[in-house]
Amino acid sequence: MTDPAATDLDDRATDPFAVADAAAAVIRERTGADRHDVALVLGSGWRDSADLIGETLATIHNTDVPGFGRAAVAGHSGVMRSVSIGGTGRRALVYGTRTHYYEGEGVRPVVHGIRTAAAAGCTTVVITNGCGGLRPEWAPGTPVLISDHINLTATSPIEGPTFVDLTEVYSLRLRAIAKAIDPTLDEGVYVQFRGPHYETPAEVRMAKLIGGDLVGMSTSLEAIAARQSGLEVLGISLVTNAAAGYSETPLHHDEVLEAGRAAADRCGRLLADVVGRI
Ligand code: 8IG
Repeated sequence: MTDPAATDLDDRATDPFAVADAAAAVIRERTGADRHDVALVLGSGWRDSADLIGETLATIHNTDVPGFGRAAVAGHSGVMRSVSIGGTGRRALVYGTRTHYYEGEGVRPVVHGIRTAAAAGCTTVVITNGCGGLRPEWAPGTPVLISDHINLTATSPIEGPTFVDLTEVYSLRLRAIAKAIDPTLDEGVYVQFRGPHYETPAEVRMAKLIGGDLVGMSTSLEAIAARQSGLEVLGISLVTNAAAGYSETPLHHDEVLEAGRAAADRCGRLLADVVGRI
């Protein structure tokens, strides 16, 4: 017999916010922290960056928390960490991995970490990713602030008639803090494709034509869910490769991981400084 009270994400009747509440309760219990303040989602190339934020006080396997699956992509670690933010008494909830829409499980698992962060008390989320760049001056390893997005997934994390304003998804206040820390930071519009294939050169030209500067497979659905939950959002992309058609050579996941390792130091310091000042 199965437990009728068991959480079942496949059940369309399960309220995703109730699952997020259950996840937040487990996080509270396992970390001993009543609340977390800032959540970070570490994308491709950002995994080594978190260590500079502060001391890791607890590490939890995603599979121990309701609604979280296992890491599907090589180089993505399936744990979340509770990190003290350098002497401030505040706590960061750091996700070492994310669920992508291309995994085919629908949108709910993609935004579950965001809703869990809100349920755990977070008021801010820093969403990072690795992506392709559409500006030749952004060499692989360049971090870029996300100023806005274009969601080409043809879906939304919001179910039902909740009309969320997206005028300022990526907080001007938080972008100003990041630029005060590193005045050389550029901004760009992030275009989310479904993936998991990379774009064709024609699709990259289209992304440029409609106003994009960065192409990737994440972030915008998470940012929409974050705004629905009232979180302030900072988005930072790490350009790990020139988008298809801008480079002579085909794209490889290894290249992505290598660019991340090479940029880890700069990105880590940026994240730590930003989180310390939020
Ligand atoms: I890392 O060039 C990374 N992720 N769509 N295109 C898309 N996603 C990416 C890319 C890229 N690089």
